[in-house]
Amino acid sequence: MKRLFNEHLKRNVIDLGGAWKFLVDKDNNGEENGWQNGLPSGDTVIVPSVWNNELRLLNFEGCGWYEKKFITNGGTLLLEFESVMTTATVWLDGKEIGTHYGAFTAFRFVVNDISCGEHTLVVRADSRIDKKSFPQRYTDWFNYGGIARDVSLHELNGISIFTNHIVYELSKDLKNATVSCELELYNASSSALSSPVSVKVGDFPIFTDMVYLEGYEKMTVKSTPVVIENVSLWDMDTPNLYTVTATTATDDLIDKVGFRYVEVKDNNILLNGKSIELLGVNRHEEHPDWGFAFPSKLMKKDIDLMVEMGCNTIRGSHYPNSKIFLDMLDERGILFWSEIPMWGCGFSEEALKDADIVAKGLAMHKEMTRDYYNHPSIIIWGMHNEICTSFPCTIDLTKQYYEHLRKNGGNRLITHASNHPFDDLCMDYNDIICINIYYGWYNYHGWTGGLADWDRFVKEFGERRQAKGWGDKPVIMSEFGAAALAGFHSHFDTVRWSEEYQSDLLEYCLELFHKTDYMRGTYIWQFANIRTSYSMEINRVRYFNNKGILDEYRNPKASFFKIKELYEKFANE
Ligand code: ADA
Repeated sequence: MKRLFNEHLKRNVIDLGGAWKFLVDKDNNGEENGWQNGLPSGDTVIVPSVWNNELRLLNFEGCGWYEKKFITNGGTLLLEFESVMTTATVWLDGKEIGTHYGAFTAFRFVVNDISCGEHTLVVRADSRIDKKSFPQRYTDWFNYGGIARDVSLHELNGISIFTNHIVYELSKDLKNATVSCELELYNASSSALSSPVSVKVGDFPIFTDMVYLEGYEKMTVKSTPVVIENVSLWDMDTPNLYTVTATTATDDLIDKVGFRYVEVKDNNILLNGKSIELLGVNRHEEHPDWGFAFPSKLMKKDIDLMVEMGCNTIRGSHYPNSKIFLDMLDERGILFWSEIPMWGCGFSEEALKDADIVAKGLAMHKEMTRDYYNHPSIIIWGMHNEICTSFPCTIDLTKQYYEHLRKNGGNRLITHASNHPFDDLCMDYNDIICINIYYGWYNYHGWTGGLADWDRFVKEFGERRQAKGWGDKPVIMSEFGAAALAGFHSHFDTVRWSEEYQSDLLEYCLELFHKTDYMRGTYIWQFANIRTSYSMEINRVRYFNNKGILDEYRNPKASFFKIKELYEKFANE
């Protein structure tokens, strides 16, 4: 994985980024024509990238084939893909080694008995959307295709470490941590092996043992909890991180962890026992020049801008973000909401009842918790966004996701973003209630569409919350906003699409939500404009969702300065 630090000292990891051969498969018959053995021709592309931006294939939705030749010492190899959009099929020397569905989570394939020398890796990325896609056809972001995040080759040797989750509980006074680890080990050799295994958190050893694995066996090891006294907590002002080192005789895995406790108490969100107000924005990891192949230097720039605006939290709408971005948030003490791309009303009632779709979502949650478990910055898991939570069938799905996240997701608050605040049937599975709504922008049935609708909403939802017995659950406004065309101004505060209208609406909302006693945070929709679908499934001016506080090139609109003023004021109260 591309991280801010080295994950391995003992393991040989080869970055497979850079020049690949690329060929579009317009008739989808590449496999029939034997492309898995090597592409007959092709352009040179730089991976990671999406084909839409860089090859003038803006609207192409289909299969793109990639080929890379690499040299290895051989043996057992692990091929790691951080993001392929959206169905990936991978061949090594003409032999299929696996497939994966899902654009925003990493996957890995292990292959044994590989000879020393040159090999050919071929990947087919299929960006087509069908009835079982995540998201569905109707969605508010652009459907890019390609190998959008890094690819790497790991030469495994002996007993190797796949994952290492640091599981901990803090004492009531938050001074001591009871810590254990859960390791996923694999014997990369064909013969049985034993090896010492040890795990340290900082300088503190939390596990040492001998393990024995048969050839090519996989094993999960859970250690006995030990107490680390006087831990330095991870907090927003003091983001203390500990380096976690797991080693075997022949392999290692290095990660970072931070100790912190998030909880909900008496209608408050507490981080390390202190009440916090979430001052945030929604952000897509997208840029018109790079699509979802978002460069890490722009991640840093986005974070700088969000911090300048006074944000202490970011919602990664609407999918798991790059690991390196999470590393940056861990280091800077910024809180993060991570979710899967189960987006919106595109999911029909039939789809929400479909066992394959429900299972696909669960698989994405499993991949998210597997790879993101140790990040202290993640304080919220989002189960889904704006699906129809007033269908009874959605309760079953939500319950499954909730149970997975509660059991395997560490210390985080679980929620979903609801646009059904008055008839949502799933809020019992929420630690915090999160509402997306756009009064003053969209017209809702029976509401006038003016700013005063917000006051009515705050009052009526407050009553519903009490009536349903959710009085101790804080409410977060997880989306609200208005579009503004950068550079379009008006003296009249009712002129939509102007920078002034957007700024006024956000000011009205932020002041109101901040003084509403049951609300504890805001995620404005959205940080920067994003490209949306060209297929006109969603009608968007310029084919962009223009609700950004900054335009798509990160130039501030008027609301940027208003939000900075308000978020700084709230933080200082
Ligand atoms: C929804 C959705 C966002 C975006 C927004 C909008 O709330 O979750 O992804 O589409 O609406 O701009 O309408």
